[in-house]
Amino acid sequence: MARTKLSDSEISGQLAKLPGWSIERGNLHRAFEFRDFSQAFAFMTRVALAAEKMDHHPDWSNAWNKVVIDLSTHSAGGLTANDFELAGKISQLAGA
Ligand code: H2B
Repeated sequence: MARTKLSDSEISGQLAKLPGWSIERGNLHRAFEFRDFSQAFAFMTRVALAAEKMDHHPDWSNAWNKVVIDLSTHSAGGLTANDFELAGKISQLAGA
């Protein structure tokens, strides 16, 4: 049931295990900063491959060395286990 909407208390519990992430406007949110554009884009490429493998994709933006990521499950209209799983993978890929 990875795409079942989580309750507020489930979200708080999952969030506690993900340093650096917050809930912003109902999304699982984090901003990353890299040395330069190449490092930022290399990170985005790694995230894109992980997202495609999960069939679960971030809403994100990039400006030179910054990558801002918002995760939610569009089909569920909220946060699901998939969002927390992808966030964990993203943290690992960022080395943070
Ligand atoms: N990603 C996210 N974040 N939410 C979704 O609901 C979603 C997705 N749905 N990636 C997937 C693709 C769906 O559109 C395909 C058809 O499985």
